Amino acid sequence: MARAVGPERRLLAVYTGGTIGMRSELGVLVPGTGLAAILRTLPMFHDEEHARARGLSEDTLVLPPASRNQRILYTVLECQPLFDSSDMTIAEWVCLAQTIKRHYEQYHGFVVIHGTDTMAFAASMLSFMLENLQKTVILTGAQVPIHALWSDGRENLLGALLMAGQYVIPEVCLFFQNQLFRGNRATKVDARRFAAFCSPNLLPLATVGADITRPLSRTGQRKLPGSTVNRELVRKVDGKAGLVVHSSMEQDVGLLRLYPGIPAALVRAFLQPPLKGVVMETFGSGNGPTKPDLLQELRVATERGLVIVNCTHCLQGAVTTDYAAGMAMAGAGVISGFDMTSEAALAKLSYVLGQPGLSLDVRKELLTKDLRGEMTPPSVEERRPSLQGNTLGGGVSWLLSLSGSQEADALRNALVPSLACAAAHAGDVEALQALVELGSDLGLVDFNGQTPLHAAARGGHTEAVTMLLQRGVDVNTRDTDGFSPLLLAVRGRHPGVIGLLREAGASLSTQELEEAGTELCRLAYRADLEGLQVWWQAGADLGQPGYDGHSALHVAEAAGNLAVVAFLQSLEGAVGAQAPCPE
Ligand code: ASN
Repeated sequence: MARAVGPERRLLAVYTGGTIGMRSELGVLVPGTGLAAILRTLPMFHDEEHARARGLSEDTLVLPPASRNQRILYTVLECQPLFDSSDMTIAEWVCLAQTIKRHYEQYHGFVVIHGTDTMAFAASMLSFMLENLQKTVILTGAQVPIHALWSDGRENLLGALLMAGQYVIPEVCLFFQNQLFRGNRATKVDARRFAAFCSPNLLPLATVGADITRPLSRTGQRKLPGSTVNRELVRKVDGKAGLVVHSSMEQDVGLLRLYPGIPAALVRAFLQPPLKGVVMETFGSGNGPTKPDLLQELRVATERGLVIVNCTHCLQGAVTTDYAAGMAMAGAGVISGFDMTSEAALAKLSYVLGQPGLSLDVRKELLTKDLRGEMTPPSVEERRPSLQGNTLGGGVSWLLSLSGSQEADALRNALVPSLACAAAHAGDVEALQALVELGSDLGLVDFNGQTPLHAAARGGHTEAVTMLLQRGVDVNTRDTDGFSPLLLAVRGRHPGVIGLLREAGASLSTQELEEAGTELCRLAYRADLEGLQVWWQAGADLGQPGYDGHSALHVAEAAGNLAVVAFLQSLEGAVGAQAPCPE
C-alpha cells in the first residue's frame, strides 16, 4: 500500500444499487436513481466552488481538499438497472469487472457502490475476475440510505473515496465502518448495525480513525489519527503484468450447508448435474456426519468429477483433519477450503471451474492454493501429511468409511494393529490420531508382537512416541523376540526417544542387559562412542562383560581407542556405572 502522489486523483464510482441510494415506496425500500445529484448537494462530497474554478465538467464531482496539494475528483457511473444486491448474480459482477476494465486507464482507482446483502460475494467474485490488478478497487454501501438524517452511508462512501484516492492498494477491498478489509476475506455479520462486516481470519488492511474527515493540519496533510495501516498485509503486484478480466466464470456452482441429521437423499438430490462445484459448509473444523450412506453420496459425486470444497460454517477458524469426522470428508474426496469464507470459496470455485482447458486435477490443485489472498494455507512446517496423498492415509480414510456390518468390523479390527504400527513407524501422528478417533486400541500387537510404540521407537519418532505414551501404551512390552521399545530405540540410536521412554519408566530387561556386553565390546573395538553413549543413556551397565569375559574398557584399551577409554573412565566409578534414571 503506497501513498498516492499527484495533484489530482481521478476515481470512478460505479453505482450498482443498494440501500445507500434507496428510497421508500409504499413503505418498502427500493433502489433509487440519481445518487450523483444527491452527492452534489452535500458539501462533504462536492466542492462546487473548486469545480467551477477548475471548469470541471458537469459529471465530475470533487471532494473538499484531502491535502493542500491533492484533490480527489470522481465521476459516478449509475448502472442500468439498479439492484437490491439480493438480485445480483455472477453475470452482473462480470459486467462490473468489464466496466472497470473499460475505464481502467482513465482512472486512478475505483469505488463500487453496492448493496450490503451480497457485497462479500461481489468482492470475492471481483477479486478472482480481476487478475494483475494494479489499482485500488473498493466496494462500499450502507445500512441506511445516504439522505436519511442518521446514515452510515456518508461516512462509508467518503472513507472509500478517500482511501481509493489517497492510497494505491492493488486489491479488491471492502470499506465499512472505518475498516478496510480484503474483499475476499469479508463477510456480512449484522443486518442492522452499522458495523455490518468483519474479516474473521485476516486483520483489516487498514482501520481509519473516526475523524478521517477532520480539517487539515498546519502542514496541509489530513492526518488520520488512530488509523492503522497494515501495509505488510497488502498484496504485492507484478508491476509489468496488465489487467486481465476473467469473464468465463462457472455459474453452475452451489452452496450446501450441512445440518445434524441431513438425509443422504437430500444431499444426493443437491449434488446432481448440471452442478459442477459445491461449497459445503460443515461443522466446526470441517467435520460432517460419518453416516456411510451420506459419505457414499459424497464419494460418488466426487468420483463423478463434482468438485466439493469444505468450509466451516463457523465464523472463525479453519478446516482441519483433527477429527475422524473431518477426515471422513477428506476420505470422500472433499477438498479443504482451510480458512476461506464461503463467499470466497464459491467465487474461487466459479473462477477455477470457469477457466478453459484445465484438467480436473489441476483445478483441484488450484483450489488448495492461495490465489488472491483469500486463504491461509497451512505453512510447510505445519502441514501434516495428507491422508489423501499417501497409501497409509488412504488406508486409514478407507477404514474410517467401513462400518455397519459384522464383516466390516472384523476386517477393521484385523487391520488396525498393522496399520497403526505402519503409521507409527512412519511417524504419522495424524494417521495414529485418526485411528484413535475410530476407537482403535493403540496397545494392540501386530503379527510380530510389536505395539505401535515399538515401531515409533525404532523409527525414532519422538512426536509419535509422546502421543503413544500419553495414550498409556505399555512402555515395557516385549515383542515375540523379547525386544522392548527401549532396545529398539538404542539400536536405532535415537537419544530423543530413549529419553522419553526412560522418563516414562522404561528399562532394559535382565536378558537385554546381559546380551548388551558383547555389543558394548564391539562398539569399543570400533571406537564407536555414540553407540556406547546411547546404551549408557538407556541404563546399561557399561562394565557388562562380553561373551569372553572382557569388558568394553579392556577392549578399548587393547585397541588403543583413547577417546573411548576416557569416556568409559569418566563415568562415575568408571565402568560398572549406569546412567541415572530420569526423575
Ligand atoms: N437489501 C440491501 C441490498 O443489499 C441491503 C443494503 O444494502 N444494506 O441491496
